[in-house]
Amino acid sequence: MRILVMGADGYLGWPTCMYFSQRGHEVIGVDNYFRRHAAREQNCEALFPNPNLNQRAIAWKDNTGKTITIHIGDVSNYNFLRDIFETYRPEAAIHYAEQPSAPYSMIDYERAAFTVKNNLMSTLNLVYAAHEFAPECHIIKLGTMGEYGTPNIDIEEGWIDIEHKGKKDRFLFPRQAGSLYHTTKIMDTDLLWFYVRTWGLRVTDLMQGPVYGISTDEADLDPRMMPNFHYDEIFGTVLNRFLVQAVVGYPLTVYGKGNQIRGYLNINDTMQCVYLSAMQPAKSGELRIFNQVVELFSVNQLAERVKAVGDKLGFTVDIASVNNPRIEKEEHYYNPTFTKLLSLGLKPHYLTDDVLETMLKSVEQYKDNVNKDAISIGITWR
Ligand code: USQ
Repeated sequence: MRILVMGADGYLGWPTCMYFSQRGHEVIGVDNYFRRHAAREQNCEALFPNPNLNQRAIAWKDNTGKTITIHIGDVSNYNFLRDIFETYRPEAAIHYAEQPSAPYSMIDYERAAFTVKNNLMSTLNLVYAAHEFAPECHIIKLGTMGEYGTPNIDIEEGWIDIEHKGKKDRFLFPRQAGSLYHTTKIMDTDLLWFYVRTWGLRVTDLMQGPVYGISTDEADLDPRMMPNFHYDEIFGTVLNRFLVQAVVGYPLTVYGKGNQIRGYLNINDTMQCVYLSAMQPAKSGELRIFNQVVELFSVNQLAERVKAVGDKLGFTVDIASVNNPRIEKEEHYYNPTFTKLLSLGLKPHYLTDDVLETMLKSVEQYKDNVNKDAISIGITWR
C-alpha cells in the first residue's frame, strides 16, 4: 500500500514509517518539525540522538535498502498537503500531525491558539485533500482516550446506544476532555464524523492511551533511528518520565493523590494497532472507533512498579506527591472497553518487570543527556 504518515518526525510517527516500510509498503513521511522547534524553545529536547528526518531516512536505507520518502512542510497549510495528495494519492493516511501535549496547550493564549489552529486545520485539510484527490483513502486518525474523560459509567468503544422517551438511536459516546489539547481531539472526531456522513469518507479514529517505550524491532537496528523520546513536563508521557526520573535520582512526580487511572500501551502495540487498522480498513461512509489501550494502571501503581524494579537495579528511587498542576479527578471510576483491536489481531505487550528493566537500562546509557530542569517546569491549568 501507499501510506502517508503525517507527523513522521514524532515519537510514534517515525517508528510507524519504519514499521510499514519494513513490511513492504511505500511510505511517504511529512513533518514540519514543530515538536523539535517547540522543544528547543522550551529547553526540553529529546533524550536520545535525534537526527532529522532526512538523516533518519538515510540511516533506514543504509540498514535495510528500503526507501522512506520525506517531505518537510506544514499540513495545516492546505497547498502543501494538497500537493502531497495530488502527487502520491495515498491509499491510507495516518494522521499524527497534531500538537500532542496537554501541558503545552495550557501554557498561554499563544500556545492554546496554536493547538486549536494546528490540530483542527490539519484534520480539515486532510479531509479536503482526501476528498479531492484520493476519495478511497483510508484516514487513520490518532485520537485519545482523553476524549472520554473519566465518566462515572463504563466507556464504550466510540459509540453508545441511547433510549430516550421510548425511542432509540446510536451516538458518539459522551466526551468531556481534561485539557484544551484533548478537547481539540474531540473536535477532530466531530469534523471527521461530519464528513464521513456527508462525503462518505472512510475513517478509523484510534482512541489511544498514554504510550511508553523505547525499543521497536526497526529502531533497534541503529541508534540513529531511535524514537524521539521525551521525559520533560511538556512532551513526556508519565511512565517515560518516571523511567528517566528513576535513573537520575529525581523523586517520581506523582500528581496529587495518584489514583488517576488511564489505559496504557507499549509503543510496539501502537505500531500493531495502526498496522492492523490499515490492513483491515474502514468501509466508505464508516467512522470506526477503537479504544487503543492494553492495560489499566493508576499513577501510584506505575510509580510503585518503577520504584521496585529501579531499586532492584541499584537506583535510589523515591516517590514524591506533588501538587497536581492539572484539574482532573484524582479518585474516579474507570472501566473502558477495549476489545475491537484484539479482535483485529492485536497481540499485546504487557508491562512486565523485564520490560521495565530493559527500559531503565536503555535510559541509563543516555543519562548524561538528561536536563533535570525540564522535568518540572511548572505549567498549571489554573
Ligand atoms: N501524571 C503524573 N505525573 C507526571 C505526569 C503525569 O502523575 O509527572 C499523571 C497525569 O496527571 C495524568 C496521567 O499521569 O493523570 C497521564 O498523564 P500523561 O502526561 O502521561 O498523559 P496525558 O497528558 O493525558 O497525554 C498523553 C499524551 C497524549 C495522549 C494521552 C492519552 O501526551 O497525546 O492523547 O496521553 S490519555 O491520557 O488517555 O488521554
